Amino acid sequence: MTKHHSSHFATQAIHANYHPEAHQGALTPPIQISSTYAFETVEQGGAAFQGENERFIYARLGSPSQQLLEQRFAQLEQAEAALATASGMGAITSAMWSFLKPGDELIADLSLYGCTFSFLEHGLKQFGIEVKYLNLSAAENLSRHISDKTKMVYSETPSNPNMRLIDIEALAAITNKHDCRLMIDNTYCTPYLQNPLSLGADLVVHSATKYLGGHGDLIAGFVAGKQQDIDEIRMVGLKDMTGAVISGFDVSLLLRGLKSLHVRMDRHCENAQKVADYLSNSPFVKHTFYPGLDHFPQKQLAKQQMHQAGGMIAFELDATREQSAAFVNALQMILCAVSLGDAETLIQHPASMTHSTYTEEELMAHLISPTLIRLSVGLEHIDDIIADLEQAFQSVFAADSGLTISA
Ligand code: 3LM
Repeated sequence: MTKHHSSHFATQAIHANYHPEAHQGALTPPIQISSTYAFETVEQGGAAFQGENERFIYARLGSPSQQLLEQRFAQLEQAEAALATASGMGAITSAMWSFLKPGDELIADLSLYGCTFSFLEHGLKQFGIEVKYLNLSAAENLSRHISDKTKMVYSETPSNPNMRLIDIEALAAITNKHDCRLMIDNTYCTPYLQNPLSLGADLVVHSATKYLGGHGDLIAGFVAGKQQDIDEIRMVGLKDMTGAVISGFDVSLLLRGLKSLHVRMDRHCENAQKVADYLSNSPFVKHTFYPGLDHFPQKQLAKQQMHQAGGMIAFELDATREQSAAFVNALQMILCAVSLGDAETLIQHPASMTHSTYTEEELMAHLISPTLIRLSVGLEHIDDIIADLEQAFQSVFAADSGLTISA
Protein backbone atom coordinates (compact mmCIF):
# COMPACT_ATOMS: atom_id res chain seq x y z
CA MET A 1 0.00 0.00 0.00
CA THR A 2 1.53 3.31 -0.96
CA LYS A 3 -0.72 6.35 -0.56
CA HIS A 4 -2.81 5.06 2.35
CA HIS A 5 -0.12 3.14 4.17
CA SER A 6 -1.34 2.33 7.67
CA SER A 7 -1.04 -0.53 10.08
CA HIS A 8 -4.37 0.29 11.69
CA PHE A 9 -7.00 -2.39 11.16
CA ALA A 10 -9.84 0.07 10.48
CA THR A 11 -7.85 1.94 7.83
CA GLN A 12 -6.62 -1.23 6.15
CA ALA A 13 -10.17 -2.64 6.05
CA ILE A 14 -11.31 0.44 4.15
CA HIS A 15 -8.33 1.39 1.96
CA ALA A 16 -5.75 -1.36 1.60
CA ASN A 17 -4.57 -2.10 -1.94
CA TYR A 18 -7.12 0.06 -3.76
CA HIS A 19 -6.55 3.37 -5.49
CA PRO A 20 -9.61 5.07 -7.04
CA GLU A 21 -7.43 6.88 -9.58
CA ALA A 22 -6.66 3.56 -11.24
CA HIS A 23 -10.43 3.06 -11.79
CA GLN A 24 -11.66 6.40 -13.16
CA GLY A 25 -11.97 7.65 -9.59
CA ALA A 26 -14.53 5.01 -8.56
CA LEU A 27 -14.72 5.00 -4.75
CA THR A 28 -16.09 1.46 -4.77
CA PRO A 29 -14.01 -1.14 -6.60
CA PRO A 30 -15.71 -2.33 -9.80
CA ILE A 31 -17.53 -5.67 -9.76
CA GLN A 32 -15.75 -7.99 -12.16
CA ILE A 33 -17.75 -10.88 -13.47
CA SER A 34 -15.67 -11.92 -16.48
CA SER A 35 -15.17 -15.68 -16.46
CA THR A 36 -12.25 -15.58 -18.89
CA TYR A 37 -9.44 -13.21 -19.92
CA ALA A 38 -8.35 -12.56 -23.49
CA PHE A 39 -4.72 -12.79 -24.62
CA GLU A 40 -3.14 -10.86 -27.45
CA THR A 41 -1.30 -13.94 -28.67
CA VAL A 42 -1.01 -17.68 -28.07
CA GLU A 43 2.48 -17.02 -26.78
CA GLN A 44 1.23 -14.55 -24.18
CA GLY A 45 -1.47 -17.04 -23.09
CA GLY A 46 1.07 -19.85 -22.93
CA ALA A 47 3.36 -17.72 -20.78
CA ALA A 48 0.44 -16.95 -18.43
CA PHE A 49 -0.20 -20.67 -18.01
CA GLN A 50 3.50 -21.16 -17.21
CA GLY A 51 3.31 -18.42 -14.56
CA GLU A 52 5.75 -16.31 -16.58
CA ASN A 53 3.56 -13.21 -16.57
CA GLU A 54 0.99 -11.75 -14.17
CA ARG A 55 -2.02 -11.93 -16.49
CA PHE A 56 -5.36 -13.31 -15.37
CA ILE A 57 -6.44 -16.46 -17.22
CA TYR A 58 -9.82 -17.72 -16.03
CA ALA A 59 -11.90 -16.76 -12.99
CA ARG A 60 -11.51 -20.14 -11.29
CA LEU A 61 -7.86 -19.12 -10.80
CA GLY A 62 -8.65 -15.58 -9.67
CA SER A 63 -9.76 -12.18 -10.93
CA PRO A 64 -8.60 -8.59 -10.33
CA SER A 65 -11.33 -7.72 -7.80
CA GLN A 66 -10.88 -11.07 -6.05
CA GLN A 67 -7.17 -10.31 -5.85
CA LEU A 68 -7.90 -6.97 -4.20
CA LEU A 69 -10.17 -8.67 -1.65
CA GLU A 70 -7.53 -11.31 -0.96
CA GLN A 71 -4.70 -8.82 -0.55
CA ARG A 72 -6.82 -6.70 1.78
CA PHE A 73 -7.89 -9.69 3.84
CA ALA A 74 -4.30 -10.97 4.05
CA GLN A 75 -3.35 -7.66 5.67
CA LEU A 76 -6.16 -7.93 8.18
CA GLU A 77 -5.20 -11.51 9.05
CA GLN A 78 -1.49 -10.57 9.17
CA ALA A 79 -0.83 -13.20 6.51
CA GLU A 80 1.52 -13.32 3.53
CA ALA A 81 -1.42 -14.31 1.33
CA ALA A 82 -5.11 -15.18 1.33
CA LEU A 83 -7.56 -16.98 -0.92
CA ALA A 84 -11.27 -16.13 -1.11
CA THR A 85 -13.62 -19.06 -1.73
CA ALA A 86 -17.29 -19.75 -2.46
CA SER A 87 -18.04 -20.75 1.15
CA GLY A 88 -16.42 -21.51 4.48
CA MET A 89 -16.72 -25.20 3.64
CA GLY A 90 -15.03 -24.42 0.31
CA ALA A 91 -12.08 -22.91 2.21
CA ILE A 92 -11.81 -25.79 4.69
CA THR A 93 -12.13 -28.55 2.11
CA SER A 94 -9.82 -26.88 -0.45
CA ALA A 95 -7.12 -26.52 2.22
CA MET A 96 -7.49 -30.05 3.58
CA TRP A 97 -7.54 -31.72 0.15
CA SER A 98 -4.35 -29.82 -0.70
CA PHE A 99 -2.25 -31.11 2.17
CA LEU A 100 -3.62 -34.51 3.19
CA LYS A 101 -3.21 -37.82 1.39
CA PRO A 102 -4.18 -41.43 2.17
CA GLY A 103 -2.32 -42.72 5.23
CA ASP A 104 -1.93 -39.25 6.75
CA GLU A 105 -3.62 -38.37 10.00
CA LEU A 106 -5.62 -35.27 10.88
CA ILE A 107 -6.11 -34.47 14.56
CA ALA A 108 -9.16 -32.29 15.24
CA ASP A 109 -10.61 -30.84 18.38
CA LEU A 110 -13.69 -32.61 19.78
CA SER A 111 -16.16 -29.81 19.03
CA LEU A 112 -16.52 -28.70 15.43
CA TYR A 113 -19.16 -27.00 13.32
CA GLY A 114 -21.56 -29.73 12.12
CA CYS A 115 -20.65 -29.74 8.40
CA THR A 116 -16.91 -29.66 9.17
CA PHE A 117 -17.41 -32.76 11.34
CA SER A 118 -19.44 -34.27 8.53
CA PHE A 119 -16.69 -33.55 6.00
CA LEU A 120 -14.07 -35.26 8.17
CA GLU A 121 -16.39 -38.25 8.69
CA HIS A 122 -17.79 -38.57 5.15
CA GLY A 123 -15.04 -36.93 3.13
CA LEU A 124 -11.54 -37.39 4.48
CA LYS A 125 -12.13 -40.75 6.18
CA GLN A 126 -13.67 -42.25 3.02
CA PHE A 127 -10.50 -41.43 1.12
CA GLY A 128 -8.04 -43.08 3.51
CA ILE A 129 -7.15 -40.15 5.76
CA GLU A 130 -7.25 -41.02 9.44
CA VAL A 131 -9.12 -38.62 11.69
CA LYS A 132 -8.62 -38.49 15.44
CA TYR A 133 -10.64 -36.24 17.78
CA LEU A 134 -8.94 -34.99 20.94
CA ASN A 135 -9.82 -32.49 23.61
CA LEU A 136 -7.35 -29.86 22.41
CA SER A 137 -8.27 -27.47 25.23
CA ALA A 138 -5.63 -29.46 27.09
CA ALA A 139 -2.58 -29.09 24.81
CA GLU A 140 -0.85 -32.05 26.50
CA ASN A 141 -3.40 -34.32 24.76
CA LEU A 142 -1.83 -33.27 21.48
CA SER A 143 1.74 -33.88 22.74
CA ARG A 144 0.67 -37.36 23.74
CA HIS A 145 -0.93 -38.31 20.40
CA ILE A 146 0.92 -36.42 17.66
CA SER A 147 3.12 -38.64 15.48
CA ASP A 148 4.99 -38.55 12.16
CA LYS A 149 1.70 -39.49 10.50
CA THR A 150 -0.05 -36.35 11.80
CA LYS A 151 0.02 -33.82 8.96
CA MET A 152 -2.63 -31.41 10.18
CA VAL A 153 -4.13 -30.26 13.48
CA TYR A 154 -7.46 -28.48 13.16
CA SER A 155 -9.54 -26.52 15.62
CA GLU A 156 -12.04 -23.75 16.03
CA THR A 157 -11.64 -21.33 18.93
CA PRO A 158 -14.11 -20.50 20.39
CA SER A 159 -15.69 -23.72 19.22
CA ASN A 160 -19.06 -23.82 17.54
CA PRO A 161 -21.44 -24.18 19.37
CA ASN A 162 -20.13 -24.72 22.90
CA MET A 163 -17.58 -21.89 23.28
CA ARG A 164 -14.57 -24.00 24.29
CA LEU A 165 -11.25 -22.26 23.70
CA ILE A 166 -8.01 -23.83 22.60
CA ASP A 167 -4.62 -22.25 23.29
CA ILE A 168 -3.29 -21.53 19.80
CA GLU A 169 0.23 -20.72 20.97
CA ALA A 170 0.47 -23.93 23.01
CA LEU A 171 -0.68 -26.07 20.06
CA ALA A 172 1.67 -24.27 17.65
CA ALA A 173 4.61 -24.99 19.96
CA ILE A 174 3.84 -28.70 19.50
CA THR A 175 3.00 -28.78 15.76
CA ASN A 176 6.11 -26.69 14.96
CA LYS A 177 8.29 -29.56 16.09
CA HIS A 178 6.63 -31.83 13.52
CA ASP A 179 6.02 -31.79 9.79
CA CYS A 180 2.45 -30.78 10.56
CA ARG A 181 0.29 -27.74 9.83
CA LEU A 182 -1.88 -26.09 12.49
CA MET A 183 -5.08 -24.78 10.91
CA ILE A 184 -7.46 -22.61 12.95
CA ASP A 185 -11.05 -21.74 12.10
CA ASN A 186 -11.28 -18.07 13.11
CA THR A 187 -14.92 -17.57 12.07
CA TYR A 188 -16.22 -16.68 15.54
CA CYS A 189 -13.57 -14.03 16.15
CA THR A 190 -12.63 -12.56 12.76
CA PRO A 191 -9.14 -11.06 12.45
CA TYR A 192 -10.39 -8.06 14.45
CA LEU A 193 -10.59 -10.13 17.64
CA GLN A 194 -7.97 -12.83 17.18
CA ASN A 195 -4.90 -13.40 14.99
CA PRO A 196 -4.05 -17.11 14.91
CA LEU A 197 -1.12 -16.68 12.50
CA SER A 198 0.65 -14.29 14.83
CA LEU A 199 0.14 -16.87 17.59
CA GLY A 200 1.94 -19.50 15.49
CA ALA A 201 -0.79 -21.17 13.42
CA ASP A 202 0.12 -22.06 9.81
CA LEU A 203 -3.29 -21.56 8.23
CA VAL A 204 -6.47 -19.71 9.16
CA VAL A 205 -9.88 -20.43 7.66
CA HIS A 206 -13.11 -18.48 7.84
CA SER A 207 -16.71 -18.69 6.96
CA ALA A 208 -16.94 -15.17 5.50
CA THR A 209 -20.70 -15.73 5.39
CA LYS A 210 -20.76 -14.61 9.03
CA TYR A 211 -19.24 -11.44 10.53
CA LEU A 212 -16.99 -10.67 7.56
CA GLY A 213 -19.93 -10.26 5.19
CA GLY A 214 -22.04 -9.26 8.16
CA HIS A 215 -25.39 -8.74 6.47
CA GLY A 216 -26.72 -12.22 5.79
CA ASP A 217 -26.57 -11.76 2.03
CA LEU A 218 -23.68 -13.90 0.86
CA ILE A 219 -21.94 -17.27 1.26
CA ALA A 220 -18.13 -17.12 1.11
CA GLY A 221 -14.93 -18.19 2.82
CA PHE A 222 -11.24 -17.40 3.23
CA VAL A 223 -8.05 -19.25 3.89
CA ALA A 224 -4.92 -17.29 4.81
CA GLY A 225 -1.31 -18.24 5.48
CA LYS A 226 2.11 -18.42 3.81
CA GLN A 227 2.27 -17.51 0.12
CA GLN A 228 3.49 -20.98 -0.87
CA ASP A 229 0.63 -22.73 0.97
CA ILE A 230 -2.00 -20.38 -0.45
CA ASP A 231 -0.62 -20.88 -3.99
CA GLU A 232 -0.88 -24.63 -3.48
CA ILE A 233 -4.47 -24.40 -2.20
CA ARG A 234 -5.45 -22.11 -5.09
CA MET A 235 -3.84 -24.25 -7.79
CA VAL A 236 -4.65 -27.72 -6.40
CA GLY A 237 -7.33 -27.80 -3.69
CA LEU A 238 -9.51 -25.11 -5.23
CA LYS A 239 -8.70 -25.25 -8.96
CA ASP A 240 -8.73 -29.04 -9.32
CA MET A 241 -10.48 -30.55 -6.34
CA THR A 242 -13.34 -28.42 -5.04
CA GLY A 243 -13.80 -25.69 -7.65
CA ALA A 244 -15.22 -23.58 -4.82
CA VAL A 245 -14.72 -20.25 -6.55
CA ILE A 246 -16.18 -17.02 -5.16
CA SER A 247 -18.43 -15.02 -7.50
CA GLY A 248 -17.60 -11.46 -8.52
CA PHE A 249 -20.81 -10.21 -6.90
CA ASP A 250 -19.86 -11.77 -3.57
CA VAL A 251 -16.36 -10.28 -3.82
CA SER A 252 -18.00 -6.88 -3.99
CA LEU A 253 -20.37 -7.56 -1.06
CA LEU A 254 -17.44 -8.79 1.03
CA LEU A 255 -15.34 -5.72 0.26
CA ARG A 256 -18.29 -3.68 1.49
CA GLY A 257 -18.76 -5.82 4.62
CA LEU A 258 -15.09 -5.58 5.60
CA LYS A 259 -15.22 -1.78 5.62
CA SER A 260 -17.47 -1.75 8.70
CA LEU A 261 -16.19 -4.94 10.37
CA HIS A 262 -14.41 -3.16 13.22
CA VAL A 263 -17.41 -0.99 14.06
CA ARG A 264 -19.84 -3.91 13.91
CA MET A 265 -17.59 -6.18 15.99
CA ASP A 266 -17.22 -3.58 18.72
CA ARG A 267 -21.00 -3.37 19.02
CA HIS A 268 -21.50 -7.16 18.77
CA CYS A 269 -19.06 -7.55 21.67
CA GLU A 270 -20.61 -4.77 23.74
CA ASN A 271 -24.14 -6.16 23.28
CA ALA A 272 -23.04 -9.77 23.87
CA GLN A 273 -21.35 -8.87 27.16
CA LYS A 274 -24.59 -7.29 28.40
CA VAL A 275 -26.71 -10.22 27.23
CA ALA A 276 -24.28 -12.70 28.85
CA ASP A 277 -24.44 -10.76 32.14
CA TYR A 278 -28.23 -10.77 31.93
CA LEU A 279 -28.42 -14.53 31.17
CA SER A 280 -25.97 -15.50 33.88
CA ASN A 281 -28.14 -13.66 36.43
CA SER A 282 -31.39 -15.19 35.19
CA PRO A 283 -33.06 -17.76 37.46
CA PHE A 284 -34.11 -19.73 34.35
CA VAL A 285 -30.58 -20.21 33.01
CA LYS A 286 -28.36 -22.99 34.34
CA HIS A 287 -25.12 -22.22 32.47
CA THR A 288 -23.95 -19.31 30.34
CA PHE A 289 -20.82 -19.78 28.25
CA TYR A 290 -19.22 -16.50 27.22
CA PRO A 291 -15.51 -15.65 27.37
CA GLY A 292 -16.21 -12.22 28.86
CA LEU A 293 -17.85 -13.61 32.02
CA ASP A 294 -15.80 -13.77 35.22
CA HIS A 295 -16.85 -17.36 35.81
CA PHE A 296 -15.95 -18.48 32.26
CA PRO A 297 -13.59 -21.42 32.89
CA GLN A 298 -11.01 -20.25 30.33
CA LYS A 299 -11.23 -16.56 31.15
CA GLN A 300 -7.45 -16.23 31.39
CA LEU A 301 -6.86 -17.79 27.97
CA ALA A 302 -9.59 -15.57 26.49
CA LYS A 303 -7.73 -12.48 27.76
CA GLN A 304 -4.44 -13.80 26.42
CA GLN A 305 -5.47 -14.57 22.84
CA MET A 306 -8.70 -12.68 22.11
CA HIS A 307 -8.81 -8.89 21.92
CA GLN A 308 -12.47 -8.90 23.00
CA ALA A 309 -14.90 -11.67 24.00
CA GLY A 310 -16.93 -11.77 20.76
CA GLY A 311 -20.60 -11.80 19.84
CA MET A 312 -21.48 -15.46 20.41
CA ILE A 313 -23.04 -16.93 23.53
CA ALA A 314 -24.10 -20.48 24.38
CA PHE A 315 -26.41 -21.23 27.29
CA GLU A 316 -28.46 -23.94 28.87
CA LEU A 317 -31.76 -23.42 30.57
CA ASP A 318 -32.73 -25.07 33.79
CA ALA A 319 -35.30 -26.96 31.71
CA THR A 320 -35.99 -29.91 29.42
CA ARG A 321 -35.25 -29.94 25.69
CA GLU A 322 -38.97 -29.33 25.00
CA GLN A 323 -39.13 -26.34 27.37
CA SER A 324 -35.95 -24.95 25.83
CA ALA A 325 -37.57 -25.19 22.40
CA ALA A 326 -40.70 -23.48 23.76
CA PHE A 327 -38.49 -20.63 25.00
CA VAL A 328 -36.94 -20.17 21.55
CA ASN A 329 -40.38 -20.34 19.94
CA ALA A 330 -41.68 -17.63 22.28
CA LEU A 331 -39.14 -15.03 21.11
CA GLN A 332 -40.64 -12.26 19.03
CA MET A 333 -37.85 -10.09 17.60
CA ILE A 334 -34.98 -12.55 17.89
CA LEU A 335 -35.08 -14.88 14.92
CA CYS A 336 -34.75 -18.64 15.03
CA ALA A 337 -32.12 -19.22 12.33
CA VAL A 338 -28.76 -20.85 11.75
CA SER A 339 -25.77 -18.77 10.66
CA LEU A 340 -24.31 -16.05 12.85
CA GLY A 341 -22.61 -12.68 12.80
CA ASP A 342 -25.48 -10.81 11.18
CA ALA A 343 -27.06 -7.51 12.24
CA GLU A 344 -30.10 -9.50 13.40
CA THR A 345 -29.87 -11.44 16.68
CA LEU A 346 -30.19 -15.12 15.74
CA ILE A 347 -30.92 -18.05 18.02
CA GLN A 348 -30.89 -21.75 17.30
CA HIS A 349 -30.76 -25.18 18.87
CA PRO A 350 -27.53 -26.87 17.69
CA ALA A 351 -28.63 -30.47 18.41
CA SER A 352 -31.65 -29.97 16.09
CA MET A 353 -29.98 -27.71 13.54
CA THR A 354 -26.30 -26.81 12.97
CA HIS A 355 -25.01 -29.93 14.73
CA SER A 356 -27.69 -32.39 13.67
CA THR A 357 -24.92 -34.05 11.63
CA TYR A 358 -23.82 -35.63 14.96
CA THR A 359 -25.75 -38.62 16.34
CA GLU A 360 -27.06 -38.33 19.93
CA GLU A 361 -24.07 -40.39 21.11
CA GLU A 362 -21.63 -38.29 19.12
CA LEU A 363 -23.07 -35.08 20.59
CA MET A 364 -22.26 -36.33 24.09
CA ALA A 365 -18.82 -37.65 23.11
CA HIS A 366 -18.01 -34.31 21.47
CA LEU A 367 -19.09 -32.26 24.51
CA ILE A 368 -22.15 -30.75 22.80
CA SER A 369 -25.06 -30.77 25.21
CA PRO A 370 -28.41 -31.68 23.58
CA THR A 371 -30.10 -28.84 25.47
CA LEU A 372 -27.55 -26.15 24.54
CA ILE A 373 -28.94 -22.99 22.90
CA ARG A 374 -26.76 -20.77 20.72
CA LEU A 375 -27.23 -17.03 20.45
CA SER A 376 -25.57 -14.76 17.90
CA VAL A 377 -26.02 -11.34 19.44
CA GLY A 378 -26.86 -8.76 16.80
CA LEU A 379 -26.70 -5.02 16.46
CA GLU A 380 -30.20 -4.08 17.60
CA HIS A 381 -30.61 -1.85 20.66
CA ILE A 382 -29.49 -3.82 23.71
CA ASP A 383 -32.70 -3.04 25.63
CA ASP A 384 -34.80 -4.64 22.88
CA ILE A 385 -32.67 -7.80 22.80
CA ILE A 386 -32.89 -8.27 26.56
CA ALA A 387 -36.59 -7.37 26.66
CA ASP A 388 -37.34 -10.07 24.09
CA LEU A 389 -35.39 -12.71 26.04
CA GLU A 390 -37.16 -11.67 29.21
CA GLN A 391 -40.69 -11.78 27.78
CA ALA A 392 -39.96 -15.28 26.40
CA PHE A 393 -38.73 -16.46 29.82
CA GLN A 394 -41.79 -14.96 31.50
CA SER A 395 -44.22 -16.41 29.01
CA VAL A 396 -42.78 -19.95 29.15
CA PHE A 397 -41.52 -20.36 32.70
CA ALA A 398 -42.67 -17.67 35.09
CA ALA A 399 -46.32 -18.76 35.12
CA ASP A 400 -45.24 -22.34 36.03
CA SER A 401 -42.69 -21.44 38.67
CA GLY A 402 -44.28 -18.37 40.17
CA LEU A 403 -40.99 -16.53 39.52
CA THR A 404 -40.97 -13.08 37.95
CA ILE A 405 -37.96 -11.08 36.96
CA SER A 406 -37.96 -7.47 37.95
CA ALA A 407 -36.58 -5.19 35.28
C1 3LM B 1 -23.68 -22.05 11.61
N1 3LM B 1 -21.72 -22.22 10.28
O1 3LM B 1 -24.82 -21.63 11.76
P1 3LM B 1 -20.12 -21.76 5.19
N2 3LM B 1 -16.76 -22.82 10.14
C2 3LM B 1 -17.58 -22.39 11.12
C3 3LM B 1 -18.93 -22.19 10.84
O2 3LM B 1 -19.72 -21.76 11.82
C4 3LM B 1 -19.43 -22.45 9.54
C5 3LM B 1 -18.54 -22.88 8.55
C6 3LM B 1 -17.20 -23.04 8.89
C7 3LM B 1 -23.09 -22.18 10.27
C8 3LM B 1 -23.79 -22.28 9.11
S1 3LM B 1 -25.51 -24.33 9.43
C9 3LM B 1 -26.38 -25.10 8.17
C10 3LM B 1 -25.19 -22.67 8.94
C11 3LM B 1 -17.04 -22.17 12.48
C12 3LM B 1 -20.86 -22.26 9.18
C13 3LM B 1 -18.98 -23.14 7.15
O3 3LM B 1 -19.71 -22.82 4.19
O4 3LM B 1 -19.81 -20.36 4.72
O5 3LM B 1 -21.52 -21.96 5.67
O6 3LM B 1 -19.15 -21.94 6.47
O7 3LM B 1 -22.94 -22.37 12.58
